[in-house]
Amino acid sequence: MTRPVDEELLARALDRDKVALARLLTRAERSDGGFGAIHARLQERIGGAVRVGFTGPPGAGKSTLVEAYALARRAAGDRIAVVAVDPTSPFTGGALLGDRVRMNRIAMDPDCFVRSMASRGSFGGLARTTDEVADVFDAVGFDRVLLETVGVGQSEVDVARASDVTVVVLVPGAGDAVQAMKAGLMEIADVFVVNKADRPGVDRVLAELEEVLELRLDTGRPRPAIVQTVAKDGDGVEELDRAIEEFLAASRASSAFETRRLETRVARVCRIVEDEIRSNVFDGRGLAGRVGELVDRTPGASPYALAETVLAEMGISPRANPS
Ligand SMILES: Nc1nc2c(ncn2[C@@H]2O[C@H](COP(=O)(O)OP(=O)(O)OP(=O)(O)O)[C@@H](O)[C@H]2O)c(=O)[nH]1
Ligand SMILES: [Mg+2]
Repeated sequence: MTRPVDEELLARALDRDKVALARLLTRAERSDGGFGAIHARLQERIGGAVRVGFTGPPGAGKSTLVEAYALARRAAGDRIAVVAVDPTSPFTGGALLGDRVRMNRIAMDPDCFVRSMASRGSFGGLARTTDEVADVFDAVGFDRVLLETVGVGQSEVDVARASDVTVVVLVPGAGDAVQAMKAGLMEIADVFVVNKADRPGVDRVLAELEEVLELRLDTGRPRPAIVQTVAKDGDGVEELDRAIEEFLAASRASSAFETRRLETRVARVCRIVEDEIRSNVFDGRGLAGRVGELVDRTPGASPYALAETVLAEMGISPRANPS
């Protein structure tokens, strides 16, 4: 199933050719059988880039903030890659919000690369695809990979979590902190940003955040810094940069950094195995068709009994019922 590695494409991408890099990224996004071999070639170069996840509600200003942060890191000499996952509406196939920011200020910089990905229709699942895209950026020498996802939906949250430091972006009003807690964002935040601090209600969201953080004390992780920003004007971005650097320094000093990367790797291998099982067993063996037949033929049967039949046909004995 693997295709030969396109050595020339690889060499050009490593040589910072943006066109070759874009093509390599497309191969990664498709994960269509050729990428396992490419990944094996890249493996020894992966690990140097620091991954920074940004997540939060739709329209919170994540892209604006990511761009402003990218500019700050550029000033520090870093080469910056951005992976922006676009939430696409199932109805229009387009953007969720009309006024979405496109990061034009960094798009032309030869030491920046912005890749937008649709969250729907990725071949191997969103988390797997973003891992691969981030790996390509890492391997070709970007210093930071910034991952932007909307903090709704498990797979989006997983993407932000699979980073070395996770920034959760909230805005004043609309009970954002409470919503974020429900979406599971409170547990994954290493740094909180209250963006759109030019708007009324900042004190209220800060108070909400403090309250919610009280509930998080038992996670054993350091209390996240809270930074206020006006991303569209660049205000507070220096403080955000500092908070991220402080988190990373502490994380490296305590070996939490390596532990987190190990955990991420475990989750990732599991995900690849799961994906392969799903595509081989479900799609490859026409499982849905077989189940359809069974359901048709035995209308009164319990779903568990039918599942057991199907599993038995595959030579898998179901787990014993817990007593
Ligand atoms: N008032 C104000 N508006 C801002 C600020 N930051 C961003 N915006 C505006 O908020 C809107 C949405 O910004 P984006 O950066 O696209 O937000 P996003 O979170 O990336 O949006 P999605 O990716 O669609 O979820 C744009 O019109 C921005 O100009 C800010 O600090 N204050
Ligand atoms: Mg955005």
